[in-house]
Amino acid sequence: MTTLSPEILDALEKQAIELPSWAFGNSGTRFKVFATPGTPRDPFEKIADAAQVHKHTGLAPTVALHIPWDVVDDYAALRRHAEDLGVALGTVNSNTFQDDDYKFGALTHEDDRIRRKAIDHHLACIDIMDQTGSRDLKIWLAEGSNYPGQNDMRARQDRLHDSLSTIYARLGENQRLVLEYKFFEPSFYHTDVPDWGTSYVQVAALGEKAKVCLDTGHHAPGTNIEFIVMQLLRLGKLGSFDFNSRFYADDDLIVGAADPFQLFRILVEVVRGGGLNNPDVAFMLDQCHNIEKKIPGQIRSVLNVQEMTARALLLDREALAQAQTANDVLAANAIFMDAFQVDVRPALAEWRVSRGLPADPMAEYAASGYQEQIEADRVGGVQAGWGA
Ligand code: PSV
Ligand code: MN
Ligand code: MN
Repeated sequence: MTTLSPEILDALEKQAIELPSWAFGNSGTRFKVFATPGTPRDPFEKIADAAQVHKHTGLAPTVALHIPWDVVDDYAALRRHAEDLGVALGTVNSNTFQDDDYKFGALTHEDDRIRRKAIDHHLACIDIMDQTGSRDLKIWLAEGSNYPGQNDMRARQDRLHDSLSTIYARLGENQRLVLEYKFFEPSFYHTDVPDWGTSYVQVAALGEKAKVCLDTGHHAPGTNIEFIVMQLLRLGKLGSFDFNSRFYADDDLIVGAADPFQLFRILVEVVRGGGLNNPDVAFMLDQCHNIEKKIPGQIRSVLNVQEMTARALLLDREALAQAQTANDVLAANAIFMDAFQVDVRPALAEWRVSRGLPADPMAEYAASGYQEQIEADRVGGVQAGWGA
């Protein structure tokens, strides 16, 4: 069995992955949303389910909120509820993609009234962050156009800068703004923040408290995502990850499911660039469990990130550096692949037990009775979902 050094175990001990509240609600495709028994009916129940993931893995101490999906009357109560269950509230995500007013844009809109409404939504999100104790405001914009000539793309960039500046000015001393990019969808011709370069340009113009969010599902097929990770870390502008995996587009599947090797390559660059356990770089998941059970789906996800982090930490960097310096192509590649091929699961199971955690969190959750309990308790009532 592979053994993990005290340094590696120490790094793993510090690893923290933030869960998305919406992973616990129902979601689906534009064809069908399948209702799942036991789905939370409100944000309090979503937090309770997220706490189960942390309880069984020790890996997920915070939960991200999405506003208005997670609007509650009393955020102090939601915060206390989370803390009572051993977790904390994390990133607040804004949402300007489900309101008729935003059909032709929000922060980029030509109409000052609509642009002001979108800015005010973000200021309201920061008010919530003050109450939840959240550090990060995450902005993803569903803005763009469908046809060449439809819009003045340049003017939209200028308005975006203007809107983001107003939002940035409202951030507290210890708060940050992270701007997420995505190359297409829902717009199909141009998107206002399509790539890391545009996100970088926009946040660099704001200041130190603005960073880029990299969602692993938001690139054209074949993109070398680890190169982007390297570059953003090098520039000190990688603020957060939204981890998920994809076969075709923005599939939001379990991280590490579609392409485990890509996840490994990304984590190798994270470690190389000092991004692991670095408070400046938030590790978040952005996934939707359309057909599988949601809590075990999230448990599997955080375990996949942990396993791949352990493998990235096992990379013999000294030997790799020597092979690279000698331009020994095959040796360098072999050293890289050796780390990827290691099965760290038995060592991680043993280590988990030494920390009072279950050897097999998936099995332990299945045996805990929690799933049966929520399926019985939450019958009736309106289930929360992606967009509700
Ligand atoms: C957009 O595709 C996105 O990745 C953003 O992070 C949204 O907030 C999230 O998905 C909603 O599921
Ligand atoms: Mn995302
Ligand atoms: Mn997405």
